[in-house]
Amino acid sequence: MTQPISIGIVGYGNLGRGVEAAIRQNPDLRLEAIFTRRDPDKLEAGTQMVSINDIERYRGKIDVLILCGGSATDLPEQGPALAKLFHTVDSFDTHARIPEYYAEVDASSRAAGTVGVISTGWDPGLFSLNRLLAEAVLPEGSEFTFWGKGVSQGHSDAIRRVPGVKNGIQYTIPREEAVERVRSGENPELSTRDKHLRECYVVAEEGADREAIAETIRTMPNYFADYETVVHFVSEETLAAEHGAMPHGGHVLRSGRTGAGNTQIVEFSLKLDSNPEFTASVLVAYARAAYRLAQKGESGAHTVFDIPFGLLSPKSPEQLRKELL
Ligand code: API
Repeated sequence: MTQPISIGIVGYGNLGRGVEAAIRQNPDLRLEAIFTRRDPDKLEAGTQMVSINDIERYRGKIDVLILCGGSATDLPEQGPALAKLFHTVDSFDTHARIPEYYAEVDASSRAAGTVGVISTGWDPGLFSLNRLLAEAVLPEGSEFTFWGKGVSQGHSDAIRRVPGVKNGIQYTIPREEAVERVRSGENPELSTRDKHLRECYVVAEEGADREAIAETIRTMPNYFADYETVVHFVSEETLAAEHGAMPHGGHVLRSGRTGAGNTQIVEFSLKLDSNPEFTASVLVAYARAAYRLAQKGESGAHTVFDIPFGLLSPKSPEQLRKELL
């Protein structure tokens, strides 16, 4: 076998741990190092944990860096900076900001001759691919994305950054009657609020103004402002005991019409026990694709729309044609 593709992980939270586990399931990939902001003095020598301050030393040793930070503050800074040094893959998921994030990573990666795969995972990511596919095939119709019920990492990260919040998670809850209306071919007009409810479980710091926290969450642009959002305050113990799991999933539906008014419904669904582990598995497949794009001499920012499917698989094009076409 050829040399395995050498991977570095930046950030060791839920997503970083998921990437570490996913690499073990892919024999053509090898974990080189995990970069962390934790105090370098407290890192055990000889392990794969390395201070982020030493990352430049790994140029030439790492083929692709997988960025596992959050979209609120980590990635806007790390994405464009690290694309100057390495081929990167990330899961930047603030949909409204993707165009500006793309432009920044593109500028860095073009100048450096690297490949920067941005905004992959399942949404944005696999769901985006399915929205595109169904829309291209059924130009007359409507698209409906439903998430959940599950824990959104992006929204949970956003509430944990609100002043006075010690910890918290957010459940995205789809309105099942709306899902059924779409599946039945009705093609209803549905607003953002008609499709989902958002429920937050928040641990407040002692003495924090709970009403102010709840209001900041409910009015947060890009995350909560367009939804009906319910905020519950709970203790750290309750959060750990009752809200420790991280399931998620959902459906991308398109209800289209063709020819003589026939209804055609396309659906792609995910049912995930662990949102971060699944997202990590997608990131790892795209790391393989990023490496191959770089081998072909490509550079610049790429999204899932720009990457041929075959590059995600460890199999050769010949094998794919024979086994999966
Ligand atoms: C939601 C979705 C979740 C997308 C998945 C991923 C995440 O509202 O639940 O943050 O967990 N936007 N981007």
